[in-house]
Amino acid sequence: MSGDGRAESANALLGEIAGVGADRARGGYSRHVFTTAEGELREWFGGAARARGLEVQVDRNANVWAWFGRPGPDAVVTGSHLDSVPGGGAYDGPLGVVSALAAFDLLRAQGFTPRRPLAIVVFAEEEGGRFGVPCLGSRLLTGTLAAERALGLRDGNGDTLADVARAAGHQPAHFGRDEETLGRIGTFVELHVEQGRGLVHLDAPIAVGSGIIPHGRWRFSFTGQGNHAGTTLMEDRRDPMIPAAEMVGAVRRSAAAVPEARATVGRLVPTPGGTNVIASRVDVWLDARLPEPGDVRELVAEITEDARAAAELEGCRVEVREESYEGAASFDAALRDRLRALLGDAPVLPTGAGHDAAVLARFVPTAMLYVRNPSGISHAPEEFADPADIDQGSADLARVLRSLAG
Ligand code: HGY
Ligand code: MN
Ligand code: MN
Repeated sequence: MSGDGRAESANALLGEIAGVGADRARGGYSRHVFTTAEGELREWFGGAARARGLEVQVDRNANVWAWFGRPGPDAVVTGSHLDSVPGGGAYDGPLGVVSALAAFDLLRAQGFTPRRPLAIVVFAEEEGGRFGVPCLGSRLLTGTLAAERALGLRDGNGDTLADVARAAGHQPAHFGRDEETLGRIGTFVELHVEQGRGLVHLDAPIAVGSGIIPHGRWRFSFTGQGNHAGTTLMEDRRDPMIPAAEMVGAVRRSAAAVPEARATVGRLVPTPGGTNVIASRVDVWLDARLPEPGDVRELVAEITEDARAAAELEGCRVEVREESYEGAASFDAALRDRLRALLGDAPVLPTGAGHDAAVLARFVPTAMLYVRNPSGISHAPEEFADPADIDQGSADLARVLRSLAG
């Protein structure tokens, strides 16, 4: 493998981006697609890849690719995402990208010459932190999400993906299923920080993924009558904040009654949002997940019933919209077992966290590697991975890429 011989550890590479997109108000990082911070990360990744002699391309859906050898077909692809949730940790996404660069450095130092093209991919907007739909880049690439719907998605300022992507130099008219790029991928392997404490309990640094449980996002819009906080008697109110609050309680009650269910309200936005103003509208987003054979939509239907009853009681209306849904994803069993054997019988873990790998798994043989997270916490600044485990992850990823592309 060529390049200027640059060889850096994943830990050193993480250090290079440690200051990008730090969110002083929330703590952690806020790196959303097509913002300045994410643009800086795209620049950084392109520079790091070119310094390694990789050919950098941006596909029609604004995903970034760094190719070793001619692009595809039957390429071995690794990578992850660089965007974050609001106030997210340093590892969710970036760890998969820096580990891929470090693994390429290790392979080059070993004088490895791949017999299949190798690539690193950085998918756009995996968290859906700006436009609300997770895995936006990989869903557009695979046609899992229609370009027309994606381009009309609006961020918190009301700007559409189309306008924002155009302003960032992309061609919205080109967004959509990309047969050529998808056709190049032979195998996809994503390394990711573990979002939980499975590896802590197993006292192991690295695990192989088995699959991802079903999960979706629903938007509940409660509407009532905006009014003055000081002149409106309680019996005269139609305050959408009341059914919204009831819904939050219903989410906890309903999910607590279903084994293994996870349901969350992390985002609740009143309009207009004044201290002395009775809201006219309150939007509440529900994130619901449930391992099969449980049914996520059944859980959501129960919560919806409570929300509708609460709205009616307050003389309000509620509109419920499914914003995204991903069924259960199982990673390729042969690939999973091959990676287990390669990594000294590494443990196999399921996860409740969504990943681009779940989207790709419906189209190409896909696997995941997880790196131990001592805190088990993710989507928060306390997310962490030990430098030694990170180095182990890079070495294991290099071993996997060598086996798959050798
Ligand atoms: O929400 C998730 O599970 C992932 O981090 N996008
Ligand atoms: Mn995440
Ligand atoms: Mn992630």
